[in-house]
Amino acid sequence: MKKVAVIMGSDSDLPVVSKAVDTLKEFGVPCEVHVYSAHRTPMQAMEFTQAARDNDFGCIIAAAGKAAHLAGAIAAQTTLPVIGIPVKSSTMDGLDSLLSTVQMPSGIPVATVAIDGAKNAALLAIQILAVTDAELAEKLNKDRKAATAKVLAADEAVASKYNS
Ligand code: RP5
Repeated sequence: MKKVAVIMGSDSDLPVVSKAVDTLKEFGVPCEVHVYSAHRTPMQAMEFTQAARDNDFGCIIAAAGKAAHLAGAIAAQTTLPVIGIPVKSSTMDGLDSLLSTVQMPSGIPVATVAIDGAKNAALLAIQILAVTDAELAEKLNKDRKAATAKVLAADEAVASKYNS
């Protein structure tokens, strides 16, 4: 199976990013986690990204806050799919990170999830790998069925409390 790279701009992003790592682990998807900053360690970010396809990665998740150019800078160095997580790490409630990550000019796409949307970033990475992995696709189906069952149970509990 291809690996997923999980890159964050600062270790202060880890409380958010760890949810992506946890989800990848739940699905048995191998991942590598790094702190590479687009402005503090741009050379390391570039070297890792340029080698990522040869090093058996299938997808890259990049999380950053504030002027969050990390995902775009990484996407510029690879044709692997890049998923951006805008991290809420400033006084602007994450709107700065969201716009910095999502508003990529035409030509270099970044698939951006919600502010602090680390779990969805991991699920999207898994869905990308599952295009060519039927076993992984089946795990995704099971996970969705479990989520459906949970909501149906919640509906039953709420309905029986208020509708009788
Ligand atoms: C970004 O600036 C990081 O991704 C982080 O979200 C934010 C703050 O970084 P630190 O000052 O906490 O290292 O580059």
